[in-house]
Amino acid sequence: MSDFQSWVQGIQTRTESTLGLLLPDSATTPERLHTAMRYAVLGGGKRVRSLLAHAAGEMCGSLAHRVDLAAASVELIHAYSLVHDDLPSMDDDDLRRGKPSCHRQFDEATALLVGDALQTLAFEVLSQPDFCDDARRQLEMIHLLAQASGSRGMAGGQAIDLASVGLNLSPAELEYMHIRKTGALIRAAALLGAQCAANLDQARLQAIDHFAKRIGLAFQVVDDILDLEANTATLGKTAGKDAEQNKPTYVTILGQERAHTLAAELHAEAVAALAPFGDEARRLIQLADFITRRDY
Ligand code: GRG
Repeated sequence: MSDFQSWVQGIQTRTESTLGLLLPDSATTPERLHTAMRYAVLGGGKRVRSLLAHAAGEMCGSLAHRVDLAAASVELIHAYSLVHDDLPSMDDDDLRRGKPSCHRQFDEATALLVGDALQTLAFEVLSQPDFCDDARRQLEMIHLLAQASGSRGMAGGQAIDLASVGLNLSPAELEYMHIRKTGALIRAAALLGAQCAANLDQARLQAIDHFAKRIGLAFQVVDDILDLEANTATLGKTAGKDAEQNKPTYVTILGQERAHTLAAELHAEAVAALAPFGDEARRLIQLADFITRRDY
């Protein structure tokens, strides 16, 4: 196993254990809701957002136990978005992370509540009074996550996505949507990891911001390619959904070959943003490689 692979496994394990501790026990009333929350969050997912938070945190000298909480808050928002995205009124998907989606395993009302409760739990975690000794910084972090998740971020991107079915978007319109739907939370993950540093260097923060914007978009381009090229078993979610639902994607708009080229260009731009930091940015650069070369 490479040094990077063992780093990834280590972060995935500590993310799982932090989330396991933060989520209410299944035996706590209301048991069905808590069981469903744990079902939706634990035991699956690549934890890309947590990995980004930790990699950015390492580059900025952040305190690891703070990054654990910041990363968990982003993973909770992400898990909520997947639960709601799978609902019949949205993407209507039966499979998520290789198992029945939350509303299929439980029921629609429970899945709605799971999303609601995961979202508020994320902010409960980030607003814990002992999370950070700099109250202003903590407020800025809460604000960042709220903006990234809301109608000018992820939820807004999802609204544009739902309204785009059957439309022939331009590449610029597609980018506008994905900067919000997928990119905003990925950017927030990296910035929150950096903001867990006691002494934050603004040059580093700006470079990470630039990196995260480019790699967030690359993540989506790769997602669109995988929807076409990968199979359901590898993805752990239904492949071919975009075409089935007549959704505009980077593949339908640019074609398969140009979508691959775009992913490579975005990757190169992301990596270039970190060049001044040399080996200190190595984990983020390894993650950029992982995000663009992944097959699930
Ligand atoms: C419902 C408000 C609301 C938002 C939903 C994230 C999202 C917005 C929808 C998911 C649909 C989708 C396939 C988006 C493309 C990129 C993406 C977020 C993929 C899933 O993220 P991964 O691959 O998932 O990081 P894992 O399971 O590994 O955590």
